[in-house]
Amino acid sequence: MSTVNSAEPGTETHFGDSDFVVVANRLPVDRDPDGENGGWRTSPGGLVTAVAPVMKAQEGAWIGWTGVPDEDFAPFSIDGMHLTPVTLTSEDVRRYYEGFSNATLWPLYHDVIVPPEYHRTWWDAYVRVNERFAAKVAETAAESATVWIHDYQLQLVPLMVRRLRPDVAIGFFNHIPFPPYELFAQLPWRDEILRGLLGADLVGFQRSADAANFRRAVRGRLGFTTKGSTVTVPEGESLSAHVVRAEAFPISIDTPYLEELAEDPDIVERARQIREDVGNPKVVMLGVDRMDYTKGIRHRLKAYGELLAEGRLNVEDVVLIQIATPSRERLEQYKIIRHDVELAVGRINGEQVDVGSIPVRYLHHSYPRDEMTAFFLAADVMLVTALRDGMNLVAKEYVACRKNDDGALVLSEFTGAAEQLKGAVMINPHDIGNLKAGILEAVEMDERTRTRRMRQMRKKVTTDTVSQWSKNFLAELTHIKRNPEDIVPDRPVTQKSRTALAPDAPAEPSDRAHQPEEAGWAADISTSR
Ligand code: GDG
Repeated sequence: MSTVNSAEPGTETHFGDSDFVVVANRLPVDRDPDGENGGWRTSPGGLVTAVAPVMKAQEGAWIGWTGVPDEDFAPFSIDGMHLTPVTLTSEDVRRYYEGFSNATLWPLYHDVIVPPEYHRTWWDAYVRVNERFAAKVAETAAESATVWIHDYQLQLVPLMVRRLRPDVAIGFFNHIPFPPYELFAQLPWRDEILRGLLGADLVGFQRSADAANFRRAVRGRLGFTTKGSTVTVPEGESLSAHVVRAEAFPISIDTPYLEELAEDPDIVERARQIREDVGNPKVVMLGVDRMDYTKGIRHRLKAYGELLAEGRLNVEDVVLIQIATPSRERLEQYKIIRHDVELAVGRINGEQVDVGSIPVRYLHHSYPRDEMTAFFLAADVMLVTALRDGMNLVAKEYVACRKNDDGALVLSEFTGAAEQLKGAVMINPHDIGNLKAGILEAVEMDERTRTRRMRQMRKKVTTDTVSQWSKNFLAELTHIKRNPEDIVPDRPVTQKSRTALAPDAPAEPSDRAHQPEEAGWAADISTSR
């Protein structure tokens, strides 16, 4: 680490060695005391794939929590990545992670499917932990480094880093939706969150609608001017004057890797075995989700159960394999969803008269990537019925694995993926009748139609890979930092009085139409475990 004088007399800025710093709640490793890698096992996935090449080329570092509470760990390297652990106490885990991140922000940002809880002690922990992450960034980043912060657990970090290290380029990517203003406005700490995010030079979202929701909240709460995707942040009590770009960068998957797995003879054989294990029915349907109330598993089971009960699907012909990976199991809402799903599975299976028929194979486990690929290969119909989902990578992964252009995807219109996978059978999971019709359409779809639609979707995931996603994001971030004059809007900055904050924030300015939003383009990639 080197020390130089900063612009402010009497203060010193400490620069670290890393030109590229990734910041996420979790490090891409899990504790493995018996393993060979110094007690750690990598949890490879999309985000690692996306950033690994840049990490290796640029002395990159990854800052995050190890998943082990109450223990300090020194920085270590694994698979060529430098990892810098941030310590969380058990209380931090309860209040910052399980509390504010997963019981306040997660439900609020997913259309309040369950009621968000607002507790001041949770917020205090969120601020404290975000400060800890920001301090780690400040000591790790080299002068003028690129810092890429990920997801809803760390929304205050951009501003905190900007204050500590104004020399670095700061990008933020939100993996989950950004809610409509009317919902976001519930949050007691809404202004702090907006200011936190505006510390970044580039704020990326999954969909252009999420970016628009964010900019609308910025206009409505803070009164800052937006034009196209640019927000002008005036000199203020907590921010220095600068411009921020807020736009969509839909995330994708490691398509080449999945395609390779999908051709592996052992995995192809395993897929055949899975079909045999479930009785070689005409149609294997599959659901793969974290056990989360946002994923619409209950709705899916309801629709499937009704189709069986009405005789529109026959237990001899069809099996649903539902993989629900354990997630956030200490939280009340997650106990409830698990209970409800298991009740529904029991009911559907129990209602069958034939002792040999098990219409739902329910697996509450996580599996290695090879096994997941075999499930994708075994399935004729993939069911993605999320009530709200930032993107939903499972939908894209299924498509990437269908190298023969076969299989059908039933996809909720409330996923980010729905904007890209137009060949899917689109459904509204809240409308059980529509969901049932979608499932039947997928089951009965003729081969030519399946092939045409799958080919169209495969083209999309082949072109838009996760490495392309990170390249696009980082290229834009670099461009913004180097050429700020390119994005300064030609209108003067206006700042409304904070007391005049309209509950119904102004709509997008009319000039938006001339500024196309699309710039181009963790567990696995998700940071949401
Ligand atoms: C958040 C946003 C956004 C699941 N079970 C196993 C396993 N997985 C993998 C899937 C997929 C990933 O985990 C889950 O990603 P999703 O996108 O489906 O959902 P979230 O976890 O909610 O992710 C989401 C994402 O962040 C990325 O930005 O798309 O909207 O909510 O890759 O395959 N992988 C393995 N075993 C399992 O048992 N190996």
